[in-house]
Amino acid sequence: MARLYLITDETLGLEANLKLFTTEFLAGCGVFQLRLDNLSDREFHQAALEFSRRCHEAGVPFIVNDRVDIALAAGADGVHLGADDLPVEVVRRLVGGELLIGRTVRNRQQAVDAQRDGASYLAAGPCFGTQTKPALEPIGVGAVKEITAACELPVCAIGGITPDKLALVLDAHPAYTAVISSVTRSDDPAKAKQKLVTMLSIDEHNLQPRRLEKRGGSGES
Ligand code: TZP
Ligand code: MG
Repeated sequence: MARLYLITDETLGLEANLKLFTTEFLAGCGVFQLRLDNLSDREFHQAALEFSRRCHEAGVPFIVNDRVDIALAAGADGVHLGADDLPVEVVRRLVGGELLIGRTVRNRQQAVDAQRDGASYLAAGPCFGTQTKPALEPIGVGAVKEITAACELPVCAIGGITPDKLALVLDAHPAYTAVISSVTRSDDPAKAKQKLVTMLSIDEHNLQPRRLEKRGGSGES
């Protein structure tokens, strides 16, 4: 059974994301990530504090994209690093064992390297072409499968995932499935989110992949 990993939509701007991702909306999701460019550091910090509060109320791990300093300052559970962000081993050295570190990977080798360097989970993608990251060539579900097979870390499939593609994605046995636009740009985001949560919960494989956990911690999230 995979879980839903929700991410803010930077095309909507801060206010619309604050309006959409309420505590109630977040409840039942597996992870939430704050990912917004074009904010001042002060605004990003304020937004992180607010989403951190909501996630903790909802019992959902809270991840900040790119910014280790803001993740720490806002009491987030983790930070997510893309290919152009700081190296995983540098961030792991800075934050010690407490903070979760996510790393975006495109292939098996990057996944193995990130695991060795101290990542807590891997985001594998884009699985499919996506308007959210139009410049990126999709890696395909086959590559996600190779990554889940090669690594012990929880893997989150990401990129162009919609309900009609979910069965294909679940075939790669990810622990999490991340979406932005299929929820945020739906006419009814709450309904779209609920549909994904329900579909994930009745995943026929019904596997229980490893979940995110703090280093040295125990138990499922
Ligand atoms: N990283 C790889 S694909 C992607 C990110 C942040 C965007 C996913 O957005 P969508 O709208 O679910 O395709
Ligand atoms: Mg980044």
